[in-house]
Amino acid sequence: MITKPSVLVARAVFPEVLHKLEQHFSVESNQDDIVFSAEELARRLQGKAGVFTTGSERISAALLAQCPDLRICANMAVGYNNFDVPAMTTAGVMATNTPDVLTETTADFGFALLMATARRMAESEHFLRAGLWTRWSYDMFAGAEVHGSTLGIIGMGRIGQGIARRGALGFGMKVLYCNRKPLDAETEAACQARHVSKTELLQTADHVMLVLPYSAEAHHTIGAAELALMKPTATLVNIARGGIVDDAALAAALRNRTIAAAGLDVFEGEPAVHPDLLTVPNVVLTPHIASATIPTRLAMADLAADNLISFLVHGKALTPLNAPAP
Ligand code: 8YV
Repeated sequence: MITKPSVLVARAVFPEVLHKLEQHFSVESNQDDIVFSAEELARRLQGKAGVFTTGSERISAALLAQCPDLRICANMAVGYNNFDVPAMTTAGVMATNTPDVLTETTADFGFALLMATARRMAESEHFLRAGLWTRWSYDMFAGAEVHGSTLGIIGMGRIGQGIARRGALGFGMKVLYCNRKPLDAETEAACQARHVSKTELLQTADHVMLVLPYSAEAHHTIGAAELALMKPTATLVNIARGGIVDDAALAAALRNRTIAAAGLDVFEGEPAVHPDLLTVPNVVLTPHIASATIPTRLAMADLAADNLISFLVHGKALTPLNAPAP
């Protein structure tokens, strides 16, 4: 009898995705959705050839050293800063993520957060719910213009390009971007975007959107010095990763009105949120939900599962991040 390889699904997932995995593997699931400590994760990975992870599971060199049977980690996320990819390559472990399937949904959310931030939707809703709305006034919750304004995008990958298209084609915005590498002329034309320096972008944009992947070099891409370069009327939106923004510096800049407002879907040390951000009114806060629609989350989970199946059953990952020696 051929025994099926064993895999761990580290967090709760759609039952149909578990069912699909069960056709190929002996599956240990976690439908109670407990977030495992590093020790618990290592313990549960004993004898497992694959693991289905989310952003909450850290795959480090120390963990890999304890899991000699592990051959693939399939992340249900496009971002993979929870993976030590070089250590995985050295340990002969395949790493995969879920690109493309969440691009448009995440770009939609980035735009929604920009609109909510610029037009002060959360602040005004709290005011209304608190029973403070007694009369109309000419400047009540007057926000920043979105259409026709200048949008600055830091990080111009797939999601950044989706946001640029929405801004340029849907809202007539002038789009500036900065990226390690400028886009090719054709992609730039499709996004109607112009490559500028980070300083020019910060000084010129009415709305700054962060969509770059997290890395050590990207840590605190926006701190006190960068916030000081921005217009006092500007908004900042972070749908990238916690740690790209210095949250303490941002809270101070919002309180001092160095910038007008911010919209944040990701936080340093999330799910904890810097306490100062909870006390400033001019910030819209959401709990890391930019990709959260059922069709998109299902597509992400499916792709992570398909990576496990494709690699462990057929020997080839669908969306590899590395090329470990077989
Ligand atoms: C996920 C994300 O919801 O894909 C990413 O990089 O940040 C989100 O879409 C989250 O990371 C859960 O894995």
